[in-house]
Amino acid sequence: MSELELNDYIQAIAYQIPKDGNVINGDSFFMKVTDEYFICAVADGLGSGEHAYHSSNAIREVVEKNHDQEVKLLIDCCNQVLKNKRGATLSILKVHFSPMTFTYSAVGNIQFILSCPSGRIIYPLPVQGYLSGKPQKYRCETFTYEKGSKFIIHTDGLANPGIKSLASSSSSIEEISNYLKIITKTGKDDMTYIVGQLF
Ligand SMILES: [Mn+2]
Repeated sequence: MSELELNDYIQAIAYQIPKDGNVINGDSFFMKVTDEYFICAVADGLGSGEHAYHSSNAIREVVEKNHDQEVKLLIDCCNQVLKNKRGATLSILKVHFSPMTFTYSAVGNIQFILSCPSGRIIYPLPVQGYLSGKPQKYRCETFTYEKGSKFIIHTDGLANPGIKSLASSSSSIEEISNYLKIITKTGKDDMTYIVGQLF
C-alpha cells in the first residue's frame, strides 16, 4: 500500500507492508496537506496483527479528526485513546510552511531524520517506551528547515536502512522510496515509512 501527498510546499510518499504471513498491519499512518501545513503520524501497535492494529488505528483516527491541533495536544489525545488497549509507539510531524518550521514529537522506537541542503541534519531523539494511556512525559521540539529539505520516518520493521546518508544523498524521494521498498522484503515485522521533501 502506498500513498502520495503533494502541493507546492511538500511532496511525500508513504508505504506500508505487513509482517510476512499477516494480512493486517499493526502499524498505521496518517498524512494530510493543507495550504498552511503538513501533518503526518506513524504509529506502531505493540506486537503485530489485529490487536496491534486496533491501537495504531485508534491513534490514526485521533490525528485524522484533530489534524488542525498542535502536536503537543495531539500526542496526549493519542495517549488517552490507548486506555484499555495494547500500547503503541508514535511519532507526529507537523510542518508549518509559512514560517518554515516543523514540530516533532515521538514516544518509542520510530525513527525520524530531516536533512537540509546546507548539510544540517536534524535528528530529534524520541522519549523511550510506548504510549499506554498512563500519564506520560513527552518531548516536543520545533526546528527550522530549508527549502529542499528531505525527511524519512520509519517504524522498526525497517532495520538499519542508513537513513542519514539516504536523506542527505542527492536521490529524489521516489528513488529513496524505491530503495526502502527493496530492502524491506525480509518482512520480520510490520513496516511503514514516509519519505518527503519540503519546498
Ligand atoms: Mn514494529
